[in-house]
Amino acid sequence: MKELQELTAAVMKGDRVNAKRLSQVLLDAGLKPLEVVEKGLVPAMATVGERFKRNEIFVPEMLIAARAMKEAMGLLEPLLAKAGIKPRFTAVIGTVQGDLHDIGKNLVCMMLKGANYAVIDAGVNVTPDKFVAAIKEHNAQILGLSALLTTTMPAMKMAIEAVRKAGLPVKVMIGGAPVTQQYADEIGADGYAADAASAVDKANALLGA
Ligand code: B1M
Repeated sequence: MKELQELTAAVMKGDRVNAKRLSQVLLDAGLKPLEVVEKGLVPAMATVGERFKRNEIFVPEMLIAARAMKEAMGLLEPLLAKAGIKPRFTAVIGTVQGDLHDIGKNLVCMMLKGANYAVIDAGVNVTPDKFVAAIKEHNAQILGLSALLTTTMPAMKMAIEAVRKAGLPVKVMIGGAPVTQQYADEIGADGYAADAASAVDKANALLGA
């Protein structure tokens, strides 16, 4: 269906008006809301993520693509909920205690939403207790921790310790400019991702998706 490709192209370009319009056209043509998400929107964000990883596009392009996806999802989400369709996985994502940087964390949230995850954005300056409470409340399968300051990296370790102590069977992924795979190994994280697109690959790998 040519409108599916047009929808994918509209999201990639960040054209939110057409992203919403084409989603409606596809629904009117008889496609199920989930098909519009999986065949139109998800491929768009996957391509955007790949291009970002290859440095072919940068943060602003990614943000406007995510905004177009969000516009279309505004139309589709109520229909998905009505049909009882839920994303397969739930992720709690937050910037750790003491750290107020949220631009990278927000990109990770957007990319995961683009990959059809339910994302609970725990915000910034999140204490270990709040992470534990959010995981329990939303029955999340994955916890994403972001830190931008070398001084707040130890708060990642504290969050992981709290989650393990609470006995939650959640996979923990960490990221942020000063964070490395070596640090992830050191503090017992299950995974590390260098950028928002890789965060989706890592989450999928950790959950066997
Ligand atoms: Co701050 N800041 N800042 N800052 N700031 C940095 C991080 C810094 C490197 C600047 C510098 O000195 N060159 C430096 C840290 C030095 C260090 O610790 N080594 C710094 C500092 C020192 C500070 C303050 C202490 C400054 C002060 O007050 N003296 C202060 C701390 C406040 C606090 O948090 N308690 C502070 C404050 C701020 C602002 C509030 C002004 C603002 C934040 C606004 C906001 O986020 N809403 C700010 C900003 C904007 C920056 C810089 C300029 C940009 C950060 C950013 O958003 N990058 C930054 C310098 C720089 O990086 N050039 C700097 C873009 C973003 C898309 O990248 O967040 O790395 P990033 O996310 C990437 C990946 O890292 C990854 O994916 C993203 C997309 O690819 N990723 C994940 C991130 N989280 C992930 C999680 C994952 C997986 C991947 O899994 C869960």
